[in-house]
Amino acid sequence: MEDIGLLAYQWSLDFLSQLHKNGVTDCIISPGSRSTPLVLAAASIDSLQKRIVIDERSAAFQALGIAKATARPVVLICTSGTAAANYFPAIVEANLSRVPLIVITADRPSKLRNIGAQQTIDQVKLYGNHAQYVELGEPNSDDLKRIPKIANQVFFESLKGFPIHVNAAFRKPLQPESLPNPITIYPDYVHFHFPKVDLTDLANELTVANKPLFIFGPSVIPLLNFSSIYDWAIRNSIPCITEILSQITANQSFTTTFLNDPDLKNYFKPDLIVRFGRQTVSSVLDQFLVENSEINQLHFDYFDVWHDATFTTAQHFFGQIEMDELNEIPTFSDENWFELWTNSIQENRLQQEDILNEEQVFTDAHVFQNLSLWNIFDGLHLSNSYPIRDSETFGNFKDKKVYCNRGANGIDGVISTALGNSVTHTEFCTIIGDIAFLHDASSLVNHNQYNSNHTLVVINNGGGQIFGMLPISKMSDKSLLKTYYTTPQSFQIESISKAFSIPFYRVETCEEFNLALNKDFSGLRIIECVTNSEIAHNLRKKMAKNN
Ligand SMILES: Cc1ncc(C[n+]2csc(CCOP(=O)(O)OP(=O)(O)O)c2C)c(N)n1
Repeated sequence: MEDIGLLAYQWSLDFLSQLHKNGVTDCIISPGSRSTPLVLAAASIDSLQKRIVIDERSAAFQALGIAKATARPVVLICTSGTAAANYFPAIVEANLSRVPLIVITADRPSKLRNIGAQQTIDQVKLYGNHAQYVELGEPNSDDLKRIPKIANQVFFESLKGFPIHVNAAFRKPLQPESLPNPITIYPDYVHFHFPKVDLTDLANELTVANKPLFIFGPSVIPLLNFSSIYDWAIRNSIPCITEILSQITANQSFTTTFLNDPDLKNYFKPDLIVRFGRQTVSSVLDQFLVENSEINQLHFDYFDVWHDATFTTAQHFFGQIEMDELNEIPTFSDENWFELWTNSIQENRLQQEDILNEEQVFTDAHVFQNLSLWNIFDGLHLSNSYPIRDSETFGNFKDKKVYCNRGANGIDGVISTALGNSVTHTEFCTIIGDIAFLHDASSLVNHNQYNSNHTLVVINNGGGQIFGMLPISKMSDKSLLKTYYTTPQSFQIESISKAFSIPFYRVETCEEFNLALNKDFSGLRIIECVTNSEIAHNLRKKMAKNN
């Protein structure tokens, strides 16, 4: 009689080893019984990096973070039932951000559905339109030869920037009577490949433009040559707005708040706007795009994402921009036009520094200012809510790879994603609000599985302060804002740090913050910055108005 457990193991091994051969290096496994054939197979591939994460929600965000940092698909393996459902939020984020994930959910045989069998749910197309669905079927010796082919399809499809859900049903017994020897694989490392973009339209537009403006929005997986395009533009006197997530390391890191100035706005009238990458993060910039919607606007991205939330883009172009071709394009940008922008940007930065230096009280703004000066890390994760916005307004982060989950803008899974991001960095920093920290605090249990020196800065400003920007904050009954939106918490970040044996510092002034930053450390540490949220709000307003 056939060894069913051995067949399931071989089936899983052929699938995983083919993914690994193509270049998957990382796999995150969550414990469970039904996934046994997959787990044994993964365990037997010595060269595959495995992390074991008990919480599937966190596991999926960690995988997302690793995939963003390495620009390679990451494999997730879990058991059947709600385990698989816990992957959902990270899959939504991966799909919107176009990050490759290969999500393998073990399943019971289909005949066990809807009859009360243990831990059995309908896993078919569980993630709806948020992931492509592949049914691996039950192991069958006649079909073994098709498994590497499916693995190839899954791998290459994921490289188009998609989460792929592979549902794999196994019947008992789930393990062979004895295990073959471990194997080592030497991966080929296949990379993303994008077709090149036709630059004829861009060339035509640039030939007649005297006041072109380039805007670089987020670049999720930094494969495109945004930096080279930026350098080319600057050499040709084309002003550039580079958002913090654009991955342009020469980023002048300025804020777009100067675009609020009504007088300056009359001067800032481009005759061509060219956008690169995803939808811009800055709401001031979005407003600028809307106000200049009559100006011809071209958009370039590597994946086919029609990012145009301002409804101002005339044409989208998808693929890789060849620098040889770009170099051939003649440009006619006015020198004065270029100087107007570069000077305004620099003046704005100086004014901002003055405003911050005048303020003695420790605020969220000072966290960003001090971290910009400390500057020993090369990778930075910014939580959603104020951190991503404040980083543009108050920070000056040069030469860093900057990450943020801007697909769905969730405040969930932030610590997990940051842990994942840290894999390609020796010195890493994360900036997170107190609510987002609490949301994902349990993921700190995984910190020992990551090697980088990682400073996790928690801005404890008394809850979700971003809601102070909502119209609801103007209502006379202030308790509504506090009870239903800001939701300040009374938890002790110190106790949480202790529970996970993580070094902890609590600081209330710039001096204390700098002292803590400069302490020797290795691995993960947490610095809680207790900040004054009211003065931080005033500073944000002042920045916007001052220009
Ligand atoms: C998963 C998820 N739930 C809820 C929200 C709505 N939300 C946006 S910001 C925010 C509060 C965040 O607070 P905190 O992390 O302390 O940052 P701060 O606002 O103080 O910068 C919430 C709940 C969201 N974006 N994502």
